[in-house]
Amino acid sequence: MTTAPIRPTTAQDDAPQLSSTPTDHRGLLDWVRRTALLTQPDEVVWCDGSQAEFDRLTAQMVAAGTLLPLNPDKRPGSFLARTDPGDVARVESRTFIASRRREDAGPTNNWREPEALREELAGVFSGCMRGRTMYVVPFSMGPVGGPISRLGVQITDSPYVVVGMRTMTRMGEQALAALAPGTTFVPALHSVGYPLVDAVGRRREDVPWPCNDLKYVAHFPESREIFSFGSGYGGNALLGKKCFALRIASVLAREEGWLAEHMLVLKVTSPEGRAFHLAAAFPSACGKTNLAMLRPTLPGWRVETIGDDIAWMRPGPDGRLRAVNPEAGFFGVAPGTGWSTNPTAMRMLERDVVFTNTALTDDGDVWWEGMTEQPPAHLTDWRGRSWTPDSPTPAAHPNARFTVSAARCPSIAAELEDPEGVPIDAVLFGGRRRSNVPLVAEAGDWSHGVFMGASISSEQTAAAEGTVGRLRHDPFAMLPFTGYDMADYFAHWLSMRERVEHLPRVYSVNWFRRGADGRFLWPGFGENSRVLEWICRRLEGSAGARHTPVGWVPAPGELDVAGLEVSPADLEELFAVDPAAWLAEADALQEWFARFGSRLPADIEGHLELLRWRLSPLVARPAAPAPA
Ligand code: OXD
Ligand code: MN
Repeated sequence: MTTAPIRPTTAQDDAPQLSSTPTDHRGLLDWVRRTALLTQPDEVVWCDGSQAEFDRLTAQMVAAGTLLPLNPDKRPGSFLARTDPGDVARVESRTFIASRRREDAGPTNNWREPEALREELAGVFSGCMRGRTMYVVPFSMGPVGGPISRLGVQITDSPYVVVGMRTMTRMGEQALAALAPGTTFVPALHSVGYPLVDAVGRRREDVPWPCNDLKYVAHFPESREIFSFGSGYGGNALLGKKCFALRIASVLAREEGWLAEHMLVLKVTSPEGRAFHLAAAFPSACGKTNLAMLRPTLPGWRVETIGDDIAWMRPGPDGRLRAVNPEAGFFGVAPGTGWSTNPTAMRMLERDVVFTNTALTDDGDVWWEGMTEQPPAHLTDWRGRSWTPDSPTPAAHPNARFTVSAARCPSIAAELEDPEGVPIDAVLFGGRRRSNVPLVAEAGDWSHGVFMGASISSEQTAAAEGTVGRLRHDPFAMLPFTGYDMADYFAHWLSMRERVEHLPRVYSVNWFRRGADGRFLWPGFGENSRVLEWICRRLEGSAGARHTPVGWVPAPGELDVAGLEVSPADLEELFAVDPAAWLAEADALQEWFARFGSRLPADIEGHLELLRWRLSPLVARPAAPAPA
């Protein structure tokens, strides 16, 4: 492999594959040309996002064994992909932020020196597309041309990624047309890292899921560039999502005074017809899709979905924070999605879906843990092996996914297409916590809300590599997604006080609290509408709250639990604040925050102190020794 750095080439280097190009954008043409020269594909294809293109690529992937068409009577227009068993989740350990200065990446990111990383990437990308097609994929995050929207172009050698980008972004002709000469865009270069021809021209057979053990998901925040190598899956490869819409966009947002967040967005309408818009941050695989598509059990309430993963929020001319979902589809976690937990998603998944790493039924449909109470008697598991309910491993990979257009979602809100975004009334922060964190608590003010966001910890899920179940601090659910120093990110959130006249209220929520016997104390799913109702009633000023050291929780009788089988003791435990356990949590937080040194905003430290001060008098003290 050569180690030539990625640099502009001269006009004589013209790559023959580029004779016909559908754009006059010189910067784009130059980048495509340089990339083709470096990666050496057999041909270059400019993607238009059409149905014909989708049909051509899926047919090609079926022939290659990458996609398996599902039974058209059961799941029309749908496919199953099985990845390489080593390419099943985001690779946080190989995700890099190459800012010029190490301290700008901060202590929670893997920093790499940009020039050295560029050299290294040039080495791995050199010749990496030999024998393959290089696809040029123009896309818009957010409605094309909208004031909050941004353009990107992904180059990839994976047809699976092209198809995924078509579902997840506004991809193709319209986005390319918006790229008028001189328009800025985020260049995102991706390769599965499995060339079919080596440097001396020897060809090898392709495999159904090409990838490479060596992986890079690299970001250059100052030049807004993304490079991803070695993985074909999810957030590693669909570069509009985590790489652009979160890591690069968080840097843009800080510079320009807005927020790029790992948040779902939903619209709640009360029985009286008043609409509220909520944004909610939860770490990966903590039920964001379920909440975004919640079907309220409370009569008269309605929830509509605007997004399930990412929100871009900007101060609007009306003095409110206005949010768009920059994506156009859902890349959701399949296990745990079922008719009893998320009937809306189940209807959304009835057709035109690409499933990845789910199990296959004997009649050509998909199945995953949690879809039905009883598993089928026989399945083919995500690795293609025969499976029965007695098998020792799950049938679907715990991070198995569906990729589906937002248009297929029965609860999708028309506002998804509103380029101006929706005004956010409340921001929710949540995690998967078996103890401590109450079902819902309202922050006293904005800075307390920012402290709540900064304090999120959650039990780790299968969405990224790591030990499932271990508690990890995940501030704002952005730990793996902030493209700069996390303490500066807290300060940026605090600075919204000066930028937004009518700030949203902030809440912490926890659907996952368990009793001493390990049982979930709260039924969750559709019943979470009761929590949303309390929040909306607080917003309109009609619900009561009582103060606790960790925020304002519903006053007795204010959370509507009519008809719910939650005992009074469980209800009390859902809101119990154990001072000793919370003081231990405060210690753990302090230790975690210590890594930021003097960059940690004083407001965050102040709230930690305030928390301790509120808790201390509540801790039972050993009885004073009897007077002599
Ligand atoms: C996701 C994630 O895929 O957060 O949304 O991992
Ligand atoms: Mn996510």
